[in-house]
Amino acid sequence: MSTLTTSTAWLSLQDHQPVMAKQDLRELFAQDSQRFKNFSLKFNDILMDYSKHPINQNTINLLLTLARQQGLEKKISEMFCGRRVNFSEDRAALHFALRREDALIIDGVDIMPEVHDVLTKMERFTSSIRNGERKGYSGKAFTDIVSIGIGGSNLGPVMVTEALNPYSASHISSHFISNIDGTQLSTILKKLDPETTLFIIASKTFTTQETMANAHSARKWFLAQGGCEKDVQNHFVAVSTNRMEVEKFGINADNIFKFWDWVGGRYSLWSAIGLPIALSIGMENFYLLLKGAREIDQHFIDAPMERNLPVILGLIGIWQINFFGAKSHAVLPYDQSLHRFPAYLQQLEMESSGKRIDRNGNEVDYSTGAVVWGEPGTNGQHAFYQLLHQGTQIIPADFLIPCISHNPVGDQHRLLIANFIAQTEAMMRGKRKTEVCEEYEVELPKKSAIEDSFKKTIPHKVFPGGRPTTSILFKKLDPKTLGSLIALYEHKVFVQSVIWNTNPFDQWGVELGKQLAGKILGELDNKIQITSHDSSTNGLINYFKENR
Ligand code: G6Q
Repeated sequence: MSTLTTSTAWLSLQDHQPVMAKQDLRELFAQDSQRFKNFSLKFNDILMDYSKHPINQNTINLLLTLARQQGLEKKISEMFCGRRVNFSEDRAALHFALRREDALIIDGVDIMPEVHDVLTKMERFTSSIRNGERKGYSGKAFTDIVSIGIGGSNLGPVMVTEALNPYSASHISSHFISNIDGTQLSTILKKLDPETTLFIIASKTFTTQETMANAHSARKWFLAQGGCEKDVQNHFVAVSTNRMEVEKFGINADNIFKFWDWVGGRYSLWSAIGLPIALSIGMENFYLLLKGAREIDQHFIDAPMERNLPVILGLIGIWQINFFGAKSHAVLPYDQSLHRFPAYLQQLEMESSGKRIDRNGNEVDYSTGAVVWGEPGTNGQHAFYQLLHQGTQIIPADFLIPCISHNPVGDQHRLLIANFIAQTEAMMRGKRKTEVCEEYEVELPKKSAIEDSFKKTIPHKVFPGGRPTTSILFKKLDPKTLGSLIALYEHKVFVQSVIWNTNPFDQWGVELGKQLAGKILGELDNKIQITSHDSSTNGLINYFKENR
């Protein structure tokens, strides 16, 4: 048994769970008129309501005791002091420095001047593209930006660029290529004019198979469509820590935006990896995105734990995963422009929290990260909410919505808000058998022949309720608010890793597949029957070879 699951704080929560599991959430609301006030927090324009979870004040106190026992406050300050919190890779995790203003001394050196130099370089570059000063090889201004990168070098920039679409320059279109499947690249390039297209090759390592294959194909396309070798300099820029490989590709130092190995891929949108975002929304808005995140950083450091949004969000997740057995977590943004937010959080949470070995190298005896998934509302309501309302699994969900829409078309936003609130209420309240029958009485005061068939439907019309949700409302989806929301989730992940004693900054689990793909690649090129793997793997390879 681990020290965590045998600790007093953990055992107290375990004892407390059956008490709360028995409680009807409706009753908890009925008993306490202040429940919303007691279990919601505000930060700037963001409201986080976690009152629709099976909690009472005792639950929160016990969760906070667990956090203290795990040394959360110390761990937060260690991260912000630049300690090597990424212990399995022996390095610091300094993504917060990318949005910082003050000095940050690491190993005796202030790293902030370099961070600010890159931002200044991004600023110059961004304005030269946006104002048309920097031109393509035929003298025309750039109109299309194609960013090539995958995973952490793609999901953040895509999500933010889409989310902040109302702030984007109308004369610049952004495109993203991540998948090794040639379909994405060909579909995008088909629409573009090489004379006005700028490529950003975004790769921390500059060795990632998918990115490099796509970058070389893009270069080939550019040369085949009329560009010359010397024009590559002007049409291709790179964001990377690996200057040598970038130069080998043919991009010179002036066109390299550097970042550092202390930024993890999925934490890197604040760095020059965010260049596509800056090109789309402009550097002033990019600085606001950083500001929003910086403000949450400060809140995370300063606010008492019980009033600290990332701490509470993280601990509510712990309560659901470790004490109520939740295996999955839905992210449901009621804002179409946040349609990539679930995918972004999926990487942030699942790559950071999908761990089974603790910091001492021992296998854990408790659950860690849940499966994160989601789609925007109201689309999801007509698709998978059935399972959320009446399925056998209890899936905690985060609902997110702006109070003001960027696109106030007709009555749509009011409808959206009504649906958002109704869904969280329905999940909490459910519908009891008596309520189903009462409805029937009202609808059909005179009992009739259909009574029997009605009775049969009763169980199907009952909603158990008690389905936990967190609601996050904010005034408007602007760059600063989005920055705060993203950083809120980054720190939520950190909080959970401290409780679980795991490393949220490594991702060794992605390596094995890469290694094996390398071996299999070599086996695809000849006509020899493959027998060196298990029968399934051999069978798949051989079927492909026969049917290519
Ligand atoms: C993220 C991961 C991973 C990484 C990609 C791309 O935290 O490390 O998603 O971002 O594999 O890596 P490169 O930026 O090195 O191409």
